Amino acid sequence: MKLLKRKFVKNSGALKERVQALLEKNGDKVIGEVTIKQAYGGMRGIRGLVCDTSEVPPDKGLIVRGIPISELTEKLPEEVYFLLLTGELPTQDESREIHTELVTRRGVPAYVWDILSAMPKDTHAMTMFNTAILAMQRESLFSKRYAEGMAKNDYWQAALEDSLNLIARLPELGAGIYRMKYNKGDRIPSNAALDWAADYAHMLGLPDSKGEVKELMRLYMTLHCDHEGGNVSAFSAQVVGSALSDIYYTLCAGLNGLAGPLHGLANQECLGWILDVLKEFDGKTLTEDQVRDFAWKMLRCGKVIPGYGHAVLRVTDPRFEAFLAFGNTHIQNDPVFELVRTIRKVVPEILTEQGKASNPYPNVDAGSGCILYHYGLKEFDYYTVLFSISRALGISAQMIMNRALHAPITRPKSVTTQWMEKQSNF
Ligand code: CMX
Repeated sequence: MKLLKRKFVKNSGALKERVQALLEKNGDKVIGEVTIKQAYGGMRGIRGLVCDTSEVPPDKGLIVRGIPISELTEKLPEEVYFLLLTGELPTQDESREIHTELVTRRGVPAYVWDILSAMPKDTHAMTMFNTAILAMQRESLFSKRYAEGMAKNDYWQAALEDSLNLIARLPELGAGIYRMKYNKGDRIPSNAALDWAADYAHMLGLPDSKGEVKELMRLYMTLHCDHEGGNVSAFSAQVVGSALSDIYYTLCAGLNGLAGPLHGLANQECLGWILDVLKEFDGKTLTEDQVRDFAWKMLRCGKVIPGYGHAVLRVTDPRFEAFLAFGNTHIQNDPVFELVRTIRKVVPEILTEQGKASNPYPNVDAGSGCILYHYGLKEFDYYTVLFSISRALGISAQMIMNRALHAPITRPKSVTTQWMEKQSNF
């Protein structure tokens, strides 16, 4: 914690000075304009937010603190969290220190399991996950200290303390929900010798004689950690966090957005679609023409092809490429993975021909599910929980940065359709 605090102070202090200088010298400079189409169109492309943890150039994909995600795939997610927070990758010693920090904070309280076991059996795994996070809000140090009159300059420290406590518990929480919801038997105790993601894999309890599930979880947690500030989960969390709601409320708000089918739930929908295709063809290997026909049928019914398209990206998502590389190394002959590769060849052409989607290429969700499925994680309505555990890293880092920068409450202006009509002399 001392290490993280020291590095964070150095980085955020310098950033704060740069922001102050910018505001003083150029605060009134115009950086864009807003069209009526954008106001009705989900604010797509409007520059009105700042996020320093990561950026997503449309032609490159995710860059975390200046480092492309393709260069971070060998890093542990807790090392990436350090990077998100401080702008630096930790040394080996520093990495061990973060590991110890998280290990000492593990332990989901018993009342959380009581709440979860009282929920109806058909409750979605994401609802269970978010309910558990919200239930733990009573433990927020930020909220307690705020009520006691904490100084503004200390906000970020309380937010960091809360975040570390919560992040340390998420693997156990996620794995416990998995075992409870899908009748996998008793919860498996955490192993302090394992890193954060490997411990999660261990507690899920999937067969892992070669350690590939652990490797996959490290990759999964690193790839999904953050995706700049304007996506549904980050933006929802940013708005809620700006009201000085603590990380429990804030993360939950973001993850409720992640639970939507156009955002994080797409990974569950994507595998569902792939399995439907296989089922229709009795599990046989499909030709490109057969996939083409199936995809067109979907589009004609007005459905979207899950795992394709993106609100910002205009190239193949590098996170998809990273999953593909993992699959090519470890599960090359798996029929579901083979189909993912065929779909990848065919769907971009089809979406381009249809001419609607701004980006016809695969996003992160197009390949992750089939790899999880291969390793026995077949309950695909659970997949968004994996995404959530990872995305908690980015959401919390963004929130702590905002606390350090004393970011004000978010409050854009809305207008009526009548106002819009007047503007354009309609
Ligand atoms: N299949 C079919 N149609 C698609 C499509 C796809 N994969 N992607 C976009 N389109 C359609 C849109 O539905 C929209 O149609 P309408 O004009 O009829 O509404 C049109 O193309 C234009 O959309 P867009 O500007 O390209 O995309 P948006 O920014 O509006 O939406 C996204 C982006 C991701 C919601 C959309 O591409 C989609 O629904 N994809 C499938 C779901 C998915 O994979 N989501 C995961 C995203 C990853 C993430 O959350 O990080």
